[in-house]
Amino acid sequence: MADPTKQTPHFEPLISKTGSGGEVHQHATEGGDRLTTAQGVVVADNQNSLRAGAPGPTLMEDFVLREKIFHFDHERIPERVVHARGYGAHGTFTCTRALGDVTRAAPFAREGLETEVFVRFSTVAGSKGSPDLARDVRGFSVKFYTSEGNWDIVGNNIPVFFIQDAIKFPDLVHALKPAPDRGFPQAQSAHDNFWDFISLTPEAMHMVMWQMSDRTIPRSFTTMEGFGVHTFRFVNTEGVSTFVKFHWKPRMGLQSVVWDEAVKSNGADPDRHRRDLWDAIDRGDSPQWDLGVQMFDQNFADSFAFDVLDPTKIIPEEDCAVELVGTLTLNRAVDNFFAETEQVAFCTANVIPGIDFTDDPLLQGRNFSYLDTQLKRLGGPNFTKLPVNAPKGCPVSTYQQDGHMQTDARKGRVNYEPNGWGEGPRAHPLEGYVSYKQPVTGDKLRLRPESFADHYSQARQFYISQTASEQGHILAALVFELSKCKEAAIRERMVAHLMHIDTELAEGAAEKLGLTDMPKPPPAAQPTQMDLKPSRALSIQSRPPDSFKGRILGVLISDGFDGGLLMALTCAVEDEGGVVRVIAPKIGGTMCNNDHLHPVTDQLGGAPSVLFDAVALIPGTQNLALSPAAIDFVQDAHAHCKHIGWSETALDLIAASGLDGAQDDGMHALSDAASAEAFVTACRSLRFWDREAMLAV
Ligand code: HDE
Repeated sequence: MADPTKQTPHFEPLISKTGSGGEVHQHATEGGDRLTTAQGVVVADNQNSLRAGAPGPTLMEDFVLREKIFHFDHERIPERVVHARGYGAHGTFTCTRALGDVTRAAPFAREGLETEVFVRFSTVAGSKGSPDLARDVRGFSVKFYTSEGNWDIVGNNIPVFFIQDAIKFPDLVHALKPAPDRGFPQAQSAHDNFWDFISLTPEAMHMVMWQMSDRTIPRSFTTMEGFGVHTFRFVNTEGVSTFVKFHWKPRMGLQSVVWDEAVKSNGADPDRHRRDLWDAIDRGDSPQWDLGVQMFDQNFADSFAFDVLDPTKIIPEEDCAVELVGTLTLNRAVDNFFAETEQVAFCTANVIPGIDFTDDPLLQGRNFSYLDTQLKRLGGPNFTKLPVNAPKGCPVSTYQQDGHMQTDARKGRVNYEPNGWGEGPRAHPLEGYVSYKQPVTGDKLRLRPESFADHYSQARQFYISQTASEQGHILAALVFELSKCKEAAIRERMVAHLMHIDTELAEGAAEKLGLTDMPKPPPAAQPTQMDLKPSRALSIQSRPPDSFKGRILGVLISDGFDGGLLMALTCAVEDEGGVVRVIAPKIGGTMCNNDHLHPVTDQLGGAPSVLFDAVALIPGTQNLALSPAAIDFVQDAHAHCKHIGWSETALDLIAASGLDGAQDDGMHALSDAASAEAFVTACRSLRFWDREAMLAV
């Protein structure tokens, strides 16, 4: 028998004497500081399995080993079939304008009212481990934990969708995702299957214009708009309905990167967007969006040039104003990525009194899909009990019971209604959810309304609303994507559609794709309306932010640099609410011209300029002109039209980067505090887009 006095005390972590143990991390768990099995038995040795003899076979009776491996084997759940890669955070929604006259929805009851929210941003096509800066639509889902139940706006960062009817969704997603035989490409639409499907789907053309624009390569989650896409209904206490479209407007303004930057970012930091959100919340810079609503009645809907139930159409802000009614603030990162971000379950059918659906056939299909997919993904019908999904602002009392992973142990015999025991919850006709009393008549048919037939007019309107630079980006994106299609017929079919949108765009694409003849435009169900006015709200570049808030200046230094200038730049950036990162050849610190060791945030090799919004070059006596990483840093910043600040000491590096004499108004000489301030003020504008014309190939 073992001598009990020789046993190791439980609270001392055991390290393997055979050398296989390594570091022992003790996780703080709710249960205390003793490591236990899931059954609560304290574990004596977490490094060595139970063996018969030494060396000898491992024993089946080792329940500690078997339980540990069993749980590990089952750690993964199916990833979402779309929107697999996502990132979430907690926050609050504050009502800034009471809407009691138009909706009885709880979050809008009174000005100043706060409602807890959870938000998940996502890309659509890529799997869980795909890079953040894929050219892709972004999901923007918000769960409001209201006093009358959970309400979800499951939106995107683009206000329209590719298809008009849910029955087409599996085909769209199959075409977009990696081809079933070869299993690639990952997280991209640039392949034959996608463009084959799209070129045979004219209703997709409006969304394609958005998809090819800079909207799908956002700078970060915090610089994107969000849209509910469909027309919903607000319903007031009298049962009167008002149509509503939801918009999220980022306080940081709309900002995107350029394509080459996106591609390089994905290598330098595939987690760029999630890191950006985490860092912003961590430094207390809580990102904010305003909630805007477009509200209109049946008369407006009847007179509008398109069907408001068609999810491939917008209502331009000029035709129906976006009224701001609340503010979303994200101020708390998740404690546990899996428990919250992965297990959160959004559903368009999660509505509360005061919010109702319309007959948009895409919305109707979505109302079925989310619950269905979540049953599979989360393993049973009780996922509503998971903390991130459970209502927080109101009691929950149902007669639902049992099922996988039931955590409620309801007491008593009554699990049905009506019952004569006088127990249990009852439906409440006045407080309960009552659907909008919408008259419905007609034949049961598979049909697409005639009012959904104009597929090109708003695609054109989007295109003509862009600046020349943005139009250039759309053309370049189309050429990039279609050049990846091996099948010439697909390229031609797409260019043919472009003829209905803008002939110059079509001709530009044909030229750059090397088409020998212009293809004939396909027959259009309705001709393009050429008289739709451009809408400024559709352009990113036309509405630059008015400060450098939340953005990052990357300052490249080397030994002997001007410490005073770094200080001046830091003050100027921090005054704007921005962040400075200091890049140098060594991470351990860099000596300034006054022999002070300055902290460095990033080592040059791991911090290319694509990770920063603007850059400053203030090297010291240590020459960087021979460093390929420093040269890339400068060349990329220049090619991506970034504002570049430079001190005299950077002239060698600028020359070595091939930019001697390439000075333009986006390159700013730095010498003192005044020039540092002027530089940071210039950086407010997103980029120095005029440079693009000089760089075009
Ligand atoms: Fe989704 N969508 N979707 N979708 N969707 C899902 O639900 C679906 C559509 C959107 O962060 C799935 O839980 C159908 C439009 C977001 O967890 C699934 C149709 C819009 C998210 C599903 C659409 C969206 C999803 C996969 C066409 C913008 C991520 C995992 C009728 C308004 C939510 C899941 C999150 C996720 C179905 C079209 C947004 C399969 C059938 C339009 C942001 O249920």
